[in-house]
Amino acid sequence: MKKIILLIITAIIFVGCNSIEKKEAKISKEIEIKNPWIRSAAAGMNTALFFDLKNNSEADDSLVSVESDAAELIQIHETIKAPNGMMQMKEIGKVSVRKGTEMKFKPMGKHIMFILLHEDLPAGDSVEVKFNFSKAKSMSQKVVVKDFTK
Ligand SMILES: [Cu+2]
Repeated sequence: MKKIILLIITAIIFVGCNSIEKKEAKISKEIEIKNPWIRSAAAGMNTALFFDLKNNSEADDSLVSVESDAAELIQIHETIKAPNGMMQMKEIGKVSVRKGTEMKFKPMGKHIMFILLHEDLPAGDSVEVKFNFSKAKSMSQKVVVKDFTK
């Protein structure tokens, strides 16, 4: 009798895990980080991360923060043209992306600023980056390091 109960419990655990995995796979597709890359830079310098953020879900969402061990501080930035004609960067709290649309983080536009890199980031390396959203589940992704070319 004990053996049968144990078998039933094991079966329940297995079925439970299975359905959780399926749910996660579905959630992670609601928001997509496409073509992410980070500009190569030396330790102690700043650099930027670029990607396309696609919202496939049925609800508007927003990117609220980005985390990585690669830098001391990470901020969401936007490049803007100041009244004197100079290009300047400013921190923006979060970036909303409406359902069914795509938002581009690109040079001279919105980007994720990595401030005070802990280590050299040479081209070809990769960095583990975590993206946090208002609604969608946080997403970790490996991001490739590339040289900046115009
Ligand atoms: Cu910046």
